[in-house]
Amino acid sequence: MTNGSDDHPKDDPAGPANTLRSVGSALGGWAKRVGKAITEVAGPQQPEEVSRALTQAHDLRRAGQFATAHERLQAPIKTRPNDPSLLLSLALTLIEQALVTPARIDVLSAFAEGLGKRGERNVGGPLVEATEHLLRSEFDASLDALRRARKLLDELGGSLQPETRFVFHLLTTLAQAHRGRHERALLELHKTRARLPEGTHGPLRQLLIAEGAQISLAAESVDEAIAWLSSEAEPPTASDGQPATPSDDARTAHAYLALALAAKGDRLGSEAALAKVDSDDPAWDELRIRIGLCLGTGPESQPERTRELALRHLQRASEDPRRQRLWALAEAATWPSSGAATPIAGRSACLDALATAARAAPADLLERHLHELAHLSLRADLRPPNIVAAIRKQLRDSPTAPEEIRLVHVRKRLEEHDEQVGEDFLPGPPPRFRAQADLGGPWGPDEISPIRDAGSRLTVVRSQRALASAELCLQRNLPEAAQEYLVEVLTEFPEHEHARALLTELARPVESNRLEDLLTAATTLLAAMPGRILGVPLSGVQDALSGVIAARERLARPLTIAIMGEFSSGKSTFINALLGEAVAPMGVLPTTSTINLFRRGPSGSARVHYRDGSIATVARDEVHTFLQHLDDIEASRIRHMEIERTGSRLGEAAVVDTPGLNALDTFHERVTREFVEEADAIIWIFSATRGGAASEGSALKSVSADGRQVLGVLNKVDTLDAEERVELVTYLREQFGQILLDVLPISASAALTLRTAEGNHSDDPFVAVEDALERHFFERARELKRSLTTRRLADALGHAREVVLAAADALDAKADDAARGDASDPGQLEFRLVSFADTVYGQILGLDDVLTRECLALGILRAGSAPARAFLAPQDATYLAAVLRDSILRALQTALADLTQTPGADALADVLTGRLVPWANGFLDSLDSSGFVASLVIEHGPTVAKGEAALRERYRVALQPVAASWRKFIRGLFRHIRQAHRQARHTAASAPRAEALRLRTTTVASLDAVLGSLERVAP
Ligand SMILES: Nc1nc2c(ncn2[C@@H]2O[C@H](COP(=O)(O)OP(=O)(O)O)[C@@H](O)[C@H]2O)c(=O)[nH]1
Ligand SMILES: [Mg+2]
Repeated sequence: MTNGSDDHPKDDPAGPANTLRSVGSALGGWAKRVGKAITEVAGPQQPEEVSRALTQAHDLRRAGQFATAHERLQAPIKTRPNDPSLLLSLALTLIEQALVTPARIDVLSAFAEGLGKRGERNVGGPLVEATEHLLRSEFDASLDALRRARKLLDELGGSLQPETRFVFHLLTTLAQAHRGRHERALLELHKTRARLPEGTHGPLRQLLIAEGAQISLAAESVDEAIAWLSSEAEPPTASDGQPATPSDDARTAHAYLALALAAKGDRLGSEAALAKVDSDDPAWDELRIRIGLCLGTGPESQPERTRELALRHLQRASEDPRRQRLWALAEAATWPSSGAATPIAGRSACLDALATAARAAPADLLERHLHELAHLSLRADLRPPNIVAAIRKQLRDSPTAPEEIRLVHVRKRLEEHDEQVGEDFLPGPPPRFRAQADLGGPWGPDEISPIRDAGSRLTVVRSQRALASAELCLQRNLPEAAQEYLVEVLTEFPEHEHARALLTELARPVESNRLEDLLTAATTLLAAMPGRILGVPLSGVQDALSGVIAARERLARPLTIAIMGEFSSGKSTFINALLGEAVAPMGVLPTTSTINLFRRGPSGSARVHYRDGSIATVARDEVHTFLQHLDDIEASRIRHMEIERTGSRLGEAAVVDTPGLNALDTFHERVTREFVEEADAIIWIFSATRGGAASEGSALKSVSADGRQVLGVLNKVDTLDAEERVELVTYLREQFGQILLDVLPISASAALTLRTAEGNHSDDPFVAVEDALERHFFERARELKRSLTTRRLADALGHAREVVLAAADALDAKADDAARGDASDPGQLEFRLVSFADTVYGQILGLDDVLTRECLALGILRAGSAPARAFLAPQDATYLAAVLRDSILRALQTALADLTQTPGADALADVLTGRLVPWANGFLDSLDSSGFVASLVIEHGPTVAKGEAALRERYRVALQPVAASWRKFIRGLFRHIRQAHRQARHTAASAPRAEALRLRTTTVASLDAVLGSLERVAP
């Protein structure tokens, strides 16, 4: 409230003010004359003529006819220019008129000047002065004048005293209110209301209603305002029994009642009250805007309409800081949950408007205005230098300034890369914004301030704390922690643009394209992923991680070659020839053969890996016998064998002997595929004795499908003649040229004989095989391994990506469910609360029993007779007080426990636990200190003579007020519960949404980044 002209709705230039102004100007000249006249001395008597004039002027003022009252006083003052009562009456007339028609301050000035010259100790003088200052927005000077008036007022008697007191309090109320002292103004308002002269109606009453309503609302006395305005709005019926016709006064009261109801969040009530105003007069625009702003956060509010109205209102007086603020708040109310989505120009115009309003605000309200400005600066995510400067100054002047003010400062510090910013954070790790334990008040300058909505204020504060923490983590290179904080932000504000952008940045591409680095990056990435987010499992991620870890291990392991081919094509014989030792059992039936992995090692022993996961060791000497004598049943129990080979041929490479993909056992076939999958290269053995090579085509294709290199060997060529040999080799080369590196004709059995025999074998037919292995596999081992690892890593990441996207979908679906479902109406909650309150009420009343029993047990009272003593021993009093306290708290806990088990009552239980329990303790403390129990026993104890039932009844009656106040307090918590419920619902929907977003942006983007780098991996 920056100047008087805005304080009631009748301020429109086109309104009735014009007429009043001309009256005022006519009065101006007159007042000058009066000023001169009052230098003469007044007589002590008050003749009939004077008192009649005073009464009539008074009545005229009550009717709001100030000009007429003025006229009525003219004649008597002419004859008695120094009569103090006449002068005071005139002063009151001028003051009241000036207050409702503030345009004519000069009338007052002239009058005050006249009085001042006279040196008259007339209370009218300082009152007029106070009014003058008030209308000039010189509130301190006005209060000074009022202090002077107060002294004279105490000496004042006579018929004018009550009205003078009323005017005095009214002026004090207005001066305090406009100065920003809401509490003081509210106190004064009570006095003013109590002294409002009977019969006052018209503009003065409307002024009181308008100002009073605004003061009460600014001071958060909403309920009181509603009660008062309701009585103003529905004045008692006229004496003739007819309902009073709706007057302008009632209309004003209805209008402000609508505002008060809106401030309480009662949309329907507010609309009903506003309907009674029934006027499209732009004079009511401000009020409509205020109502719209109060209802702004409600589900059925119309922020767009309020915004249009506010714009129209601003256009009529665009320099007015008060209108600027209304407009800015109405604009901000249309911002999406995070203001950042609105164009910067729009956002910064709002902040500028609020800064203007803050500058124009009285000193006492500056912090509240800056608090509001800080809140919107945070929501707008804009920190213009002038605003930051104002906010920093406030922070210096008032270190206990609200947290939003500090948040703006800290976010700016972060933006400036201020080294000292750490002092605003708890050291961590990770650092966390040093939050204020209690957000406390003051909450904004008045009822329209968005920070009055505790829920949305908390949302902004929480998200900004997390955002500041995230920004610091980013600066300190703590991306994981930053990510967690950003998810916190998005849980509060799912659309928060800045947080989304930072999340995306966090998923920046991996710098390296070294395979090892990418493996590390993938491992870290997958390992950091939780197995479950808000109940949605990401179980596949674990598999992907295992895949990456396995791929990493394999990269370090020696080359592994799997020997494949159909049954009895000579795979085992080939392996033995290759290794130069008969380690693999040959000529074994498919049903009794196992998958054998030959690894270089010192002992020559074997490990048997059973299907059930158990492992047995077979000593070197027994390996051969073990393998040769496996029966069907034993063989089927074995997953695979791991056999150490001691020979030095083939270096460190490992060889896998497989029964073939057409194994009879599906389990073994699966294990075979796993081994093939693990192998770095394949040797495929064709048998020259079998013509059906074509049937091997599909199996061959499948093993080479993921780029695995396959070398073909045509075995048993000893059974062919030279021509057939060439023919078959040519055929295979033609047939499988795409898949096979080469086809080498050999005789494994001949080679084995030769290589295991003593002596030098210069004509070793296996030289060609070894050459080929060297050329195709060993020389390229690194490359082979790396390309396979790259492919495996890509597979694992691709799989993880699918899992993550599916989880994100599931989280979104969960959010949708939460948003749609559980629209459990607050009515249901209210019902539960009321029944909870009733339960507690009943339980407290039920303590009559406990008290009676304890008193009897202690022997303080004896059944059927008068009490032993008329006083209670201190230890008994203490004990009884403790019993009562325990019993009440236990009753409360039982009731609470029931509630926590009620589905959907979480919000209810939380609020009750958070608010009721501390209150209950305080209440019980005060019961203790007031000696409640002792007085109860002493007062009602004697009733025991009339029997236990009578005593119990007495106790019950005595406990009744206690029970009632508990019930009342509990019922009064409904507002908090609705708030908590709304918050819980918001979080239920927005938390999964935020997590889904994180998965899509950061996680998937990080996976994509590694996948992208994999494509460019260095050989
Ligand atoms: N004629 C001939 N027979 C062979 C040759 N290599 C292996 N065999 C025989 O083919 C049968 C199956 O050999 P084996 O190595 O157990 O085949 P696998 O089932 O593929 O492991 C055995 O009887 C071997 O003696 C070869 O080069 N020439
Ligand atoms: Mg074999």
